[in-house]
Order: sequence, then structure tokens, then C-alpha cells
Amino acid sequence: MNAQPAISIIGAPTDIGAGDRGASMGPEALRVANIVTTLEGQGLEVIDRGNLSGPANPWQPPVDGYRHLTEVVTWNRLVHEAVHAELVQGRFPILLGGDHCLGLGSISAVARHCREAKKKLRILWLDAHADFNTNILTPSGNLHGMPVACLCGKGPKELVEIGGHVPAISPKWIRQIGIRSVDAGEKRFVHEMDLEVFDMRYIDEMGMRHAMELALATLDVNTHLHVSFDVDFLDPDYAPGVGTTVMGGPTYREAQLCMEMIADTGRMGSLDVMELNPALDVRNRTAEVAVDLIGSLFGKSTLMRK
Ligand code: B3U
Ligand code: MN
Ligand code: MN
Repeated sequence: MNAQPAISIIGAPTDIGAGDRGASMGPEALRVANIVTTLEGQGLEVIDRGNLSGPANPWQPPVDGYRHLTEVVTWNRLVHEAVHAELVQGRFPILLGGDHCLGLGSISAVARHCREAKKKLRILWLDAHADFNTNILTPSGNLHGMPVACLCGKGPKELVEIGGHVPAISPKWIRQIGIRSVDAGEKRFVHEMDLEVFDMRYIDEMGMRHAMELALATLDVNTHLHVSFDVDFLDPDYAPGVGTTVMGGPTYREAQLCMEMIADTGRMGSLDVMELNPALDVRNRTAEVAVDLIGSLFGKSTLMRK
């Protein structure tokens, strides 16, 4: 097995960018589902850094197409610094969300680190949604629908400038998997920016294996692989505890294969686990499924492989 760097768990307990309250309880539910002992049981060294502390959710309507922009900026700055600090120390950050607007803080930190360490970056965005809205395109004003666009430089100045390099990433570095809910204007924008998307139609026709082979192609020893796992990626039959369930997602088996193929690359260097909403879950089942899949991401072995 590949030598894995020590893991640092960072909780970001907020639902500031979401359309439902409750993702703020995600980090605690993942801890209750034994994320730390599961990874330790696989021989990994884990430190739980505890939770970041940021502004409360004022639950206000959108202004200029953005809901809670000021608070979203503050939370993302906190996440950016926390994730970057772990990478600088050679550690593997796992961000426990929290809603997916925080993917901006996390991935901008990874991109900054890759620039400093002269590494290439590949981002796997596992999600039912493309999260590629802007304030003009968004149907909701919720910033958890916009982090990928912001990372590509399309968003409010205060957000796109987090990390000091605009755009933080190139759309070419992203592969989106499991997508099945994209708004009309967002769809045009995804095409315009040429994002590489393996949507559910593709997975139905070609299979998860082929989608992942392409999404993971051309990684080399100098590539940092970041996985941004929105739990609503999973079919709601297995993962009901999210704010925006979309039917027709990957099954448990398909998700396992996806995670195992990522583990097999040996290149994963950082991870986000986002959008788990314990207020909508059933006996913490979604948190337990997420922890089980995270185990697979870190190479929980089957009988077939050493
Ligand atoms: N595309 C919709 C819904 C959505 C995006 N991300 C989530 N939901 N979790 C929007 O509001 O932007
Ligand atoms: Mn998302
Ligand atoms: Mn989603």
C-alpha cells in the first residue's frame, strides 16, 4: 500500500450557502459515524483539529443574486487558511462540511499549495449538481450552487480573490461525476467554459468504470488529486440526509467502485465531504454511508486486492 500522509480533519459547521438549514451539523454527524476510528482502523494517522468558528446564519433573502455573501466570504477565508496550513505541513486535509460553498475555500487553498509546490492539480467534483451558477443564472441565490464558477474566476470579487490568484483554477483541471441536475442557464455556461462532465446519462451508458478511467486518466507522479464529495452525489435511496436530493444517482456499488478507483491511483492529497444534513437524515444512515465510502477512498481493501 502507498504510504499515506497523516490526516487532519477540519470541521466547518455552517449552512451559510445552502437553501436548507442543517448542514452545519454535518461535521458532528460524521464524527458520530466514527470517521476518525474508521481511518485509524485502516492504519492511518489522524488528528481531529475540531471545528472552525465563523459567523452564524442570519437566514436572509438574496441581495444582488447572492444570499449571505459577506458571511460566505468569511467562512471561505477561514477554510482556505485552515486547509492551506495543513498542506504546508505535508498533511492530508479532510474538510467536513458544511455546505458546498466551502469548496471554494478548500480548493483555492489546494490550488495555492500546488502553485507553491509546483504540482499539477486534478479536481474530482462528485455531485448531483454542477455548482456552476452565477448571480445572474442562479434560481436561488444560494452560494452552494456557485463554487465551481467562482473557482474558475466567475463570481464576486471578494470570493474569486480568495487565495490571491484569479482564477484559482482552470476549468481543464476539473472532472465532474454523477451530475443530473443543472439549471438552464448554468447548462449553457458549463458548455461555454468547456467543463468535462460525466453525467448520469454517461454513467448509465458507459458505466462508472469507464467514466472513472477517463476522469483519472493522465495523472502523473506530480499530480495532486483533490476530491470534492457532495453527499448528494449518491442516490437518495442510500443517502437521504442532504438538502437537495436528486433521484437517479449512483448506487452504493457504483459509488464504491468510484471511490476504489480513486484510491487505486495513490494520488489523492485532499478531500471535502460536503452537504450532509443530519436534520434530514434517518438514524445517521447517510453519515454512516459517507464514512464507509471515505474508508474506500483511503483503500479499505477487499479480498480481491492486496
Ligand atoms: N442548482 C441549484 C440547486 C443546487 C445546487 N447545489 C445544490 N443545490 N446543492 C441552485 O440553487 O444553484
Ligand atoms: Mn455541490
Ligand atoms: Mn449537490
